[in-house]
Amino acid sequence: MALERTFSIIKPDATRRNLTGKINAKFEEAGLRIIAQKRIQMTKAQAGTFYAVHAERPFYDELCTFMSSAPVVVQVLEGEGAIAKNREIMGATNPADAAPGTIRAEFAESVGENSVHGSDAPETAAEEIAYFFAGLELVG
Ligand code: 3AN
Repeated sequence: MALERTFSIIKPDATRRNLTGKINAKFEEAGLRIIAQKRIQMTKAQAGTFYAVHAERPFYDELCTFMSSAPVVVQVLEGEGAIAKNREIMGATNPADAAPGTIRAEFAESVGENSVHGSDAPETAAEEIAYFFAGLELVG
């Protein structure tokens, strides 16, 4: 399996509850390396651009309001098959469906406030990383 990079966000519901360290421990225990990380607060417009693919969904406005409501931690994770591995560690979108031991099973509050975001494919990973980080900030 190839060495990959994926983009991750620790969302406002998790930063509010001081869960950054516990979530990062899950990534590191699973063999993913955090090669870039910063804490930022997005404007609603910045969240809207990031989630543009969901613009027609009924929850879009609520999602952008939530994602700009408090600080988030944006990160780049590197490892063998990092994109799929991260989605496994995150668990299903709805915490009620998330497998035991996953981040969303343990920490998510609802389908909307579900603690983490992770890229779903190599193309989106590259786009999402470039939206938040300059090349020099990725230290693998
Ligand atoms: P995932 O984050 O698991 O890839 P997506 O891409 O389907 O899930 O959804 C993106 C984000 O939109 C989710 N992480 C969640 O915060 C929000 N979301 C998805 N479905 C709903 C829903 N039914 N109601 C409210 N928010 C939702």
